[in-house]
Amino acid sequence: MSESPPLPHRDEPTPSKSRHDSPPKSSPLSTALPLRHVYTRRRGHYHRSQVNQGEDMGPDKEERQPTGGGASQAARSSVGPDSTPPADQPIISEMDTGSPLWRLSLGTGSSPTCQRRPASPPRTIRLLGFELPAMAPPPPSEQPDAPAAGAGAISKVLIVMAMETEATPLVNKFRLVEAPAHESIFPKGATWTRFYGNYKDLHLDLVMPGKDVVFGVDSVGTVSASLVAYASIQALKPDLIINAGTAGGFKTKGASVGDVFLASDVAFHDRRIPIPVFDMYGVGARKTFAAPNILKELNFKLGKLSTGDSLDMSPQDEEMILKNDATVKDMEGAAVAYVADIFSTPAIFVKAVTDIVDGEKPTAEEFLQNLISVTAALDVAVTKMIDFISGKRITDL
Ligand code: FMC
Repeated sequence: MSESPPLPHRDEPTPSKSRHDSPPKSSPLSTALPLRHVYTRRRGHYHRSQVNQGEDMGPDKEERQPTGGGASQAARSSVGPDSTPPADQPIISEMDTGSPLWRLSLGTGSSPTCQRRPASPPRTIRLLGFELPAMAPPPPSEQPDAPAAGAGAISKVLIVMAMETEATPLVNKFRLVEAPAHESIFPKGATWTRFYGNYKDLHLDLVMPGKDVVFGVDSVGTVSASLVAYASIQALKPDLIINAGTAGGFKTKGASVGDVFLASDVAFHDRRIPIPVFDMYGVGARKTFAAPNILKELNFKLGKLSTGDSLDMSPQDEEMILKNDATVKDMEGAAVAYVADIFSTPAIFVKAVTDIVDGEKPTAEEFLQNLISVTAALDVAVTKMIDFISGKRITDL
């Protein structure tokens, strides 16, 4: 992969002030009724709440975001395995749970992170002949509000990227500087890097996992992306996350090299766990935060994103990607969505197509050939997006 020009470094500390004293907790689990997250505006505030499917959401429901929304909202999604049985039918025939209450949420693509547990969960479950401990008790049931973005204009945006080549043009464009060591929010020894600065009325943080200590290449993939996203959201408490990067595209779904997509949904395609319900957990399908105005005003394409830890595509991956109905394929998106959901932080996924997965050319070759030019398209797209976000509230997106 090509060398990038050196990125600026700043010695002067500029503390980035946190808006929130404590991070929101992850959503409790549910096994009773499928729940979904709903974003509503009440008295100008942006609230995230859980609603039983089919339940009336109250008088302000007309103020809801058109497609729900959420960090990466795990509501009913069409991404995911299509083998989901009807919601009133138990599906775990092999699982002796010891509790009639232990009915699992069956909404296709519903995420375990947004469901509630029954009143008395079993201590153990029997699965395929093994006695396994049941899951830990749920956290206190309070459901955190979305980050304070609802109150006013968005002020802190966290951009999560994977490759230095992708990030360098944006670092330069926004005149971001590297956080000095004494201001690091990351553990000692981590290669993760953070650039920050103010642009218009926004405070921008751009983070990436940096170079692998052994091989010296960008630490692409889900593990590094999750870790750097987790540490960054925890410390910086952004109002909004943008996961920007390159991706493979499927021409049969209308993708071409250089296209820029917003992901409507994310899912994994290489987490195969052929055990009931674990299979859906593996796919981890969730809807992303809906940003209809960004989509309309900035002319992005809309498509589903499938994430896995390989640049190429095995036949099993291909099968899952098809089930995920994906138009674009990357190595980080669904992992960042998972972390953003833990913090209930809205996240947007912007992906520029470097290679056509169902085309003639070998993926690695096409990816390297187009990386620089497509990175320029990504740079333009993210800049337009940041300009659009400036001065807006989350609910305006
Ligand atoms: N498949 C998976 N990932 C990518 C891709 C493809 N066809 N093209 N570009 C990518 C992205 C991944 O998210 C990584 O960050 C990087 O580019 C490839 O190493």
